[in-house]
Amino acid sequence: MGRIGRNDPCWCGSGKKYKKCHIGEPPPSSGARKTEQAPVDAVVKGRVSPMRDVPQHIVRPSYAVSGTPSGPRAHSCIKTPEEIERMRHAGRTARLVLDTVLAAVRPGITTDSLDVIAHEKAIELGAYPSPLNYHGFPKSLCTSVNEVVCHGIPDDRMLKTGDVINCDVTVFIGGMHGDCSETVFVGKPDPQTIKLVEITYECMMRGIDAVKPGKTLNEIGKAIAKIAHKSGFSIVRDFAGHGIGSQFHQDPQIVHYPDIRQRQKVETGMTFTIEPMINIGTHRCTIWPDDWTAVTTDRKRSAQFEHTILVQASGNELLTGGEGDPWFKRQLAQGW
Ligand code: EYF
Ligand code: CO
Repeated sequence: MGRIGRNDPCWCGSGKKYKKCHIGEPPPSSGARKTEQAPVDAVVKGRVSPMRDVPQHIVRPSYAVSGTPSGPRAHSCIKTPEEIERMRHAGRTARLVLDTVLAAVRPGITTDSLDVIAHEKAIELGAYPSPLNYHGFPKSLCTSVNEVVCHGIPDDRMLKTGDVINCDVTVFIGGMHGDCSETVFVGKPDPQTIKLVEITYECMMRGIDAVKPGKTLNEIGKAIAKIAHKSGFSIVRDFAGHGIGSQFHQDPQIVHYPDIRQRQKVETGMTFTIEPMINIGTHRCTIWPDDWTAVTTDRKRSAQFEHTILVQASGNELLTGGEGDPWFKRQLAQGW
């Protein structure tokens, strides 16, 4: 490693400049590492390319120009039959974009290239990539690598063998948003990472199974906690699922841990996301100086899966579901 400049990102992976972080302290490779410091291979922020354009014919959500969504968050997430059809279309479109992005994940690709793929696929399908300028977010996709919990900004960092990445796609089409994410391995994963990702997937699916008309939203967090805690993993509390429809985020908030305040009853016709973030170590998060990227405070790994669901009396519909169990099949196809 060459000498770190004062304005370079700190070697500890905090995302801060070296001069504002471990100035004067040598990187761990020189033998001075303290046990509480971040792992040597912590994710370091790369360069973020300029915001991409969206062609004029694509219908935009309210925040596309200003960055600020208009319309109430306290908006019912119960949909009419006509709205449900539009939600199905948005969910299917988000799934197609996510599948296209995940097929491109490999060692050596940058997260910025994954963003280009998400951006162009959404536009090809006639959709606006919802994260773009949402509250000012600079990209069309969230890419969260290793200890990044969520809202990672695609940049020029290349994926490495052994990394784990969550790609989170939301699209706006037909006046509705559809939101989904998956965590996948880059090359060969280590056993603890495999366990983390498998358990996180199970947390999402058991959380979805707990959604039943007449039951409270608290059943979701209770179901997720049973799976996560038996494996010794923790559940992120700082970020939640949410109602979704004509607004990217609307009520209710869906927390992924048990909380007796989650008394609202599930009703048919509701559409919301379930998106547990599960950590190997602490549940605590901190935000990088870019004001977006959430990372675990102990820099241990985190994983996430997300579906947009529709509550129906006959069972929940995964609006962003693929055929069968695409996550597991895709991982098997990659040969681990
Ligand atoms: C105001 C944002 C705002 N929020 C959620 C806004 O896909 C998502 N969830 O599943 C998702 C994606 C994005 C998002 C992209 C931008 N935002 C993020 C972080 C802080 C914040 O404060
Ligand atoms: Co999402």
